[in-house]
Amino acid sequence: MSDIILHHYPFSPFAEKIRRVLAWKKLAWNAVEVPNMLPKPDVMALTGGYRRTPILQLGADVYCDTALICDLLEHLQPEPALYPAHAKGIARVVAQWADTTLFTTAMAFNFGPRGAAQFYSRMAPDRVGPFTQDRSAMRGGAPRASHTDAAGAYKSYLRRIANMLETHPFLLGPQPCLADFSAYHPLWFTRTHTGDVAGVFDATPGVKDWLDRMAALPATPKAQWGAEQAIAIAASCEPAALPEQVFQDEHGIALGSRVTIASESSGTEPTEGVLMAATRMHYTLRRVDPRAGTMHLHFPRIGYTLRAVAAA
Ligand SMILES: N[C@@H](CCC(=O)N[C@@H](CS)C(=O)NCC(=O)O)C(=O)O
Repeated sequence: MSDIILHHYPFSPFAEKIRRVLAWKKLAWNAVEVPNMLPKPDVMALTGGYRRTPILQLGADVYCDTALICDLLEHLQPEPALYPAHAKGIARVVAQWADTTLFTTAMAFNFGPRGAAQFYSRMAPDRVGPFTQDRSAMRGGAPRASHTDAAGAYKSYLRRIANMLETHPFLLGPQPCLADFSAYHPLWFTRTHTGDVAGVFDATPGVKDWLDRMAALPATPKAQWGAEQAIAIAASCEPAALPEQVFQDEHGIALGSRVTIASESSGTEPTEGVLMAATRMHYTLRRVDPRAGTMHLHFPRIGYTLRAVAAA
């Protein structure tokens, strides 16, 4: 198997989700630090458009979105399980809620006046304006939800998480599963990057103890790589052979067609390529990049749009 290369940056909550999963599964990995806002020319060489963080690279295969990255890591290293037999469906359902509703609520709360002041005080002053514009553009210009509305919702969600922890040390049982990693990362951001507002956890001590248990999993990358090295590896490899797979055609788009795939919401820059696979759970595109060579890009179905490209 090619080495795992995680393209991330330190304060990315979704990257933290994957860093924790890699630690829990004791998988060695290499880190490439990517810019935390556009432009990202080296990321684009690998993805052809997708701009969100993190992405995971194995040779000339790039996996986009942490939901799909978790499926891949479960495949590479089945134990300990992210989807334990007793909680397969519910783990995914709680994770989807956490990666969307809980995440956006937590971030609206974190970026209230106190949290934002603390976060931006650590950023180079000339980066703050471009960063806030980048995130606003990612939301399609929509303002963040009001932090006061978010505060009430966040506190309710923290009580729900505390309720789940009343009978076992992790959300759905004795060991962490996908639900824990997804619920962890937005709260980790509150604690680590906007600690001035982390008093929000005081009403739910069970949540604090669980955060400590999650944080105790070590998360050190094997090596820090430069983007050039990762692109050179992609260029030197062929994409992995695609296994015999079910083709589930929901769109009337045949394999071999030129298509675009884009996130449904936030960071909707499309990736264009040739549709190579459309299984029950994910899509694969082939694209050729002048720097990275022939790549396979993998996206989950849920949360992404597939469109045929009209012939010129
Ligand atoms: N559903 C996506 C969400 C990823 C996401 O929103 N990541 C944030 C960082 S935590 C992002 O891409 N921010 C903009 C950027 O890094 O350019 C996933 O699970 O990977």
